[in-house]
Amino acid sequence: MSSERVAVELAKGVNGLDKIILRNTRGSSAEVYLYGGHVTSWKNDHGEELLFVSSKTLFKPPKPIRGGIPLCFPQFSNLGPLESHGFARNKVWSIDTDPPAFPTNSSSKAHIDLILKPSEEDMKIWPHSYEFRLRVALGPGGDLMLTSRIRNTNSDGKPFTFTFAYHTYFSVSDISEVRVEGLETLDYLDNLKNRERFTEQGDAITFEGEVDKIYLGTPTKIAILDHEKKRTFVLRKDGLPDAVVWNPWDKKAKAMSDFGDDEYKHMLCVEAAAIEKPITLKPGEEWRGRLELSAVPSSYCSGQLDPQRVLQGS
Ligand code: TA6
Repeated sequence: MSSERVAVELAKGVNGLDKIILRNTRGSSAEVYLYGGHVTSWKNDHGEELLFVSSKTLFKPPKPIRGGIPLCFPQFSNLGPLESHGFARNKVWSIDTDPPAFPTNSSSKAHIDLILKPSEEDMKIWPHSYEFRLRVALGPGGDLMLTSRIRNTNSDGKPFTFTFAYHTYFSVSDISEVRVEGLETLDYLDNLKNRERFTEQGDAITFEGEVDKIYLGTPTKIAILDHEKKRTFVLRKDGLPDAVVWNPWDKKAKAMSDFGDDEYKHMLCVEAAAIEKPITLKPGEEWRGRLELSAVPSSYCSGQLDPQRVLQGS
């Protein structure tokens, strides 16, 4: 890799916030801000951006970044006493210079390890000691992998319980042309109906209005088909049984100050999550949650990539 295209580069981002740029030999790249341990960019080897970040987002702590892959920890949404989606996404993380051994995909030089530990101040909000390690890796084929390892380091013998999500904002051409495959016939909690439980219809999910659903016990693979862009995102997840699907549509979009009125047309959140069954860790125990994203240049109608084959395939 030529000198100016190093695999891992520490750089200054918006408002001088520290970020890490990952690059692979084929021209794919990803960017992670230390603020929030937040992935804000993932580009394919044509330099096309695959994640959505709002043009209205502030990149100003303590406001979370609107877009990319916010980390929801230790609380998803308002499922608890903490602020919405917890505090991990508005903390400044550190680079983990000595991470414990990691079953890495050795060929991926383009990876970074980050770590978040609570300060005394933080312990007043959530009285637990933990180590949250995040590895962000860009595969040789351009896949993006995020692996979270959360360890309970309480010295008072106390367990702690949390919910979690990778709140991924995918960039799509036109939301009304997008289909999600892999969640058919599953039960879900509808956030627009007091989290009442329903069962999804048998067909792929399409979008014609606001959606905010928590799908329970999903397959480990979900496909997001963007016909116009002839692109399919394949989301693989491990240790994360649930999946949230969210699009604010027009009214909610207008109500969000850090989101453009029409931006709902070009984004879709599909979030690998652990919500229905919160995770409890005793001191010394560690949880691992892994997300792998790939973008396959194809089109459903061309038959090149039948999502059922993707979902059933390797
Ligand atoms: O993941 C879906 C959701 O919980 C929605 O209910 C909506 O609130 C969205 O997250 C964004 O939440 P935020 O706190 O980032 O504004």
